[in-house]
Amino acid sequence: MTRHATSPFEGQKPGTSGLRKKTKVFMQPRYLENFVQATFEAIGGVAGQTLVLGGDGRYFGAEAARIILKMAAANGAARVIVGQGAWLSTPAASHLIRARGAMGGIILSASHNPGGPDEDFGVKYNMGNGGPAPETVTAAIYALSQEITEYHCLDVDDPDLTVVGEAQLGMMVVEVVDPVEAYADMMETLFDFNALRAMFKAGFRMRMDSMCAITGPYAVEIFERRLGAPAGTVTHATPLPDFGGMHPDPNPTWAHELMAEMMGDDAPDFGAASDGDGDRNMVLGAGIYVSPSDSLAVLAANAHLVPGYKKGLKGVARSMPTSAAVDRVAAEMGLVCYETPTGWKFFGNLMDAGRVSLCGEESFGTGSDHVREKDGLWAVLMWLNILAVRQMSVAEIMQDHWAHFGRNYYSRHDYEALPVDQAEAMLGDLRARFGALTGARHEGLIVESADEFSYRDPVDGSVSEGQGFRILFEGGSRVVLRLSGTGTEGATLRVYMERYAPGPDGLDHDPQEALGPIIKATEAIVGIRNRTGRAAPNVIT
Ligand code: VG1
Ligand code: CO
Repeated sequence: MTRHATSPFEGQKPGTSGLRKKTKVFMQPRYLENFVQATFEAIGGVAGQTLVLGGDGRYFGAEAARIILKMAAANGAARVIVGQGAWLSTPAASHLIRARGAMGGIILSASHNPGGPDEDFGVKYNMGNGGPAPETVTAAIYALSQEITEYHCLDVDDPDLTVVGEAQLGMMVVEVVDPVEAYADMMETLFDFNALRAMFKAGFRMRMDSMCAITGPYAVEIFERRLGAPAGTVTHATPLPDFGGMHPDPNPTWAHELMAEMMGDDAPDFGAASDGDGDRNMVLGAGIYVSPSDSLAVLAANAHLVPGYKKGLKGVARSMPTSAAVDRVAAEMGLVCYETPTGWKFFGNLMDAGRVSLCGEESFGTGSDHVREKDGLWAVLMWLNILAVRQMSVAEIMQDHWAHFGRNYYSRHDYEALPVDQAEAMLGDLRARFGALTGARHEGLIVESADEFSYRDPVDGSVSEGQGFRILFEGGSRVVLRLSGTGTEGATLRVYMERYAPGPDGLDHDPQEALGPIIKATEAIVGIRNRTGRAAPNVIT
């Protein structure tokens, strides 16, 4: 018997990046099964198809992978390519889908959310182009999950995922692959590994903090084995089911060990961290933190120095809340710069259509058209290759960049786990006051316009509304507010602030100080502190 009766669970609605819930919610009988069956049906069935499967090593991942394999077999799939131990970073999964011509893939991760029995789990479907399912598909998955009556699952022993090789599961082939090899090989085609080996040999010092998440094995193979960085360059290199109790979000708050080392005496030349599923990156130089929006701009301005991009970029894209630093680079280089809603799914169409080769988000995500996901280790290798060619420190590269393009001071303030009603009411009131805001003056700033961002995809014409509140001030400063779509507890309010300083003076302020008037004006307009009772944000990036 492969048919099992079931009934719908509420709320199986994918957010910014797949369905994320508390692990215990996913572990309820039939919960994972329902969502996976709905996914298979939303994509037109998987009979005769090849799929890719893997995840970030978090608690329940391997067990979920075994269930999904038995379901894929019962649904008639021909082959599933799965990372050994059910491990695959998100960019490696994206690469495998593309390289093997698979119909798509399932990624088991809640990315930057903590893992473990009391933390978070997630499931995401990626399409044949290697990119996250677009909203039409995630909406279909949700609709099907709300009317599901049965799922299919083979009643056989669990497949063994510990050994590389092929095995039969019913009529389906399970192909267990080394999770790292194909990805590391691809990186060798994009970057000048000889130059990087020479740089490490000459004493270049780097610290890579994999935060007990999936990039550990990839980073050890690439930096320590293939590029000759000293053993121990990668820390927290073993993926653990609960990420060692760490919060695998590479930002100054959660990657505080790395921050302390990079800001301390005897800091290495370069530091980096990545998140649970390996698609995010934080980069640092000795004594300097590079804001993700600036990192995107620097990569765009210097990409032609890297072998994989020496022909130049087709165009660039950033999410709306990301700073306009990259826009200035694009303008000078004569490149089109697209502005999309938050989430990597919006970049895929632009890349598939050959309109952009480089994309990024303020949330520590950068990537290119080598895959259809953001890619943390790729971004680190971009930086290393640029440092090797320019023979400058990270701090010198940033000074040089700001002196040339001016500086977009930028910061994001997060208020986590707010009561949902309270957060929604606050933004609802703001929406109702849009008209009255124009022309108002706060902290010496005059509101030029206020609106809610909506996006029309230039490739397929689809429209996504309600993608964040924007308040623009005269002179180019702005604040953006939106609610997170990846959390599993209450509502998380993200407040993104930006101010442009053209230079040559005023390029070396502390961002929180430089943004002071905007922070105060935001409080005056939105009243976050008053309405939530929170004295300060939980996380500042
Ligand atoms: C957050 C980030 C967004 C990112 C998404 C997935 O979404 O803001 O830029 O694409 O996480 O990243 P939200 O809706 O919580 O703001 V990952 O690395 O968690 O897959
Ligand atoms: Co991630």
